[in-house]
Amino acid sequence: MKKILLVEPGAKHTVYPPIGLMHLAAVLRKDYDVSIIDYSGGEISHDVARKDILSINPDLVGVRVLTGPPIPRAILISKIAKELGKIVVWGGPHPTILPGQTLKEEYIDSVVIGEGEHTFLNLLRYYFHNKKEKLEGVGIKIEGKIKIFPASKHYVDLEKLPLPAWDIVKNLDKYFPNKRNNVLPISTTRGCAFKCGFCHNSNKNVKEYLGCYRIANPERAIKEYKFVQSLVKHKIEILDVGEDLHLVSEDYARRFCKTLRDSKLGLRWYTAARYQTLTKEIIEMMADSGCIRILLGVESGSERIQKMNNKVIDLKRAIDAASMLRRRKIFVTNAYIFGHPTESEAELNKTLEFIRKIPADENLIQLYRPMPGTPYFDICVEKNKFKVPEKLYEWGGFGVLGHDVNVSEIPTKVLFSAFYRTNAWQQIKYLFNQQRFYLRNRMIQQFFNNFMNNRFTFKLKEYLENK
Ligand code: B12
Repeated sequence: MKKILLVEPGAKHTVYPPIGLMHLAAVLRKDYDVSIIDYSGGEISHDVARKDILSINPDLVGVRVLTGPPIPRAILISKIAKELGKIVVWGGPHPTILPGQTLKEEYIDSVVIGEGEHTFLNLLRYYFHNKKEKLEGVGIKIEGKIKIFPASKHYVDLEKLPLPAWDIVKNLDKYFPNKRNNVLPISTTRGCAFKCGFCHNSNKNVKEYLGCYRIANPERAIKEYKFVQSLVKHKIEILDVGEDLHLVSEDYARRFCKTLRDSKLGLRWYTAARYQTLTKEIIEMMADSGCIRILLGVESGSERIQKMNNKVIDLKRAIDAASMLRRRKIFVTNAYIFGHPTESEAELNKTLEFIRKIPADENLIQLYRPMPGTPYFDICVEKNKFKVPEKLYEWGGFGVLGHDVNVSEIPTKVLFSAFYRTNAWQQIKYLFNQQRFYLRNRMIQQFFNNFMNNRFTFKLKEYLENK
């Protein structure tokens, strides 16, 4: 049996289970001997990575890559794998958007674009069984030439997909370090039903190679929880089904809440939704079935920007929904972007007004960072607002504090000062509310850890490293 090693380079300061790779492994393991290494939450040294690859001695190394800090880590691993004579395949959001540029690097042999389950199996058959296999959804070097093959029409059916292969990840307990109230991140969707201007999901390749939006039956989340709980030492009591967007419609929200309540497992859960889904009835059901946290994207207070972004928010409705959520002790995070492309100072002021008006436990404010392949990115390029990286490694600083760009019409000094001033106050308020949330939900270890590892310390560490 051929050996496949899947590697998650991750980022140094965030421990997160390799969900995408576990999904792939679940499908591959019938025909291949699959291992996963997750480097998230730690340093990657040349020697350790080399030793890790040698000890498994795979025939092929697959790497999951996001734009930003994971890029230099992915490059390091891939160069070592190539030195050791392995076939190197990249997958995940970054190569999905830029397959051609990624393949220009000599240490990458092929990329899988979009959803990986079927296309990767197909690519492995090409490499190991039959070079005549009809390739789909991949970019590959054939006789030194880069070729990009159109998407497969064979999309994953989430009802038929085996559960992610949690059992082949080593040291699973590192993701659940607390004695109680551990949080299990669960992936229940593919793609997104919407098309927000700043988001990866609006990208042409993502739409084409990932296929239509799909959401799994809520029962799958319960099955996955039982499976993971059976593998780990500590108690998991919270499901994080946040993703890009979880409660996509009122009908699905009702089904999800009912499944959680009927399971009688007493699980609590986090989610992500849009304000228009949140009626009074839905909020009551959410609270009654254990929802304790929600992420909502407001993005901007300006109607023009909301339209440009494809996400119109009714202020009154948002205020009512946020108040109801908080009354039911659901922690509300409203996310905003400062410095949308073409945004004016008057429009930014409207956002500041929204922040003051919509109740929240956390206002998550980010400076807009152009992510490749999104509609917003194209506006920035058109308006010549920044230099597009020409080489793979140049994408490594994307999304990192200190690598900010101003693509709006707001004077840079005004934008940055509004961002840092508002954030300083909002982050202090959030830290306080977060600690109250931990106490309210009996998350005692998280409460103490959060004094040392919070947004302030995280951003500081990331900034110092990427200076
Ligand atoms: C959980 C999550 C996080 C977590 C954990 C990060 C992580 N390890 O993924 C946290 C909160 C830390 C995070 C942070 C950020 N995130 Co985030 N995050 C997600 C989220 C919601 C889920 C990831 C996931 O588990 N997906 C489910 C699995 C099944 O999908 P997948 O990993 O893509 O894998 C499939 C395919 O891509 C492919 N595949 C993947 N790897 C490989 C490898 C090989 C060899 C092959 C063949 C195939 C393959 O096959 C898989 C199965 O089909 C995604 C959105 C999403 N729905 O994916 C955003 C997403 C990945 N995040 C995104 C962004 C922008 C960020 C931030 C920059 C946000 C910010 N402004 O701060 C930060 C920084 C991240 C960083 N640079 O390190 C973007 C990435 C865009 C990009 N170009 O990279 C996404 C896509 C959101 C979006 N819609 O725009 N994020």
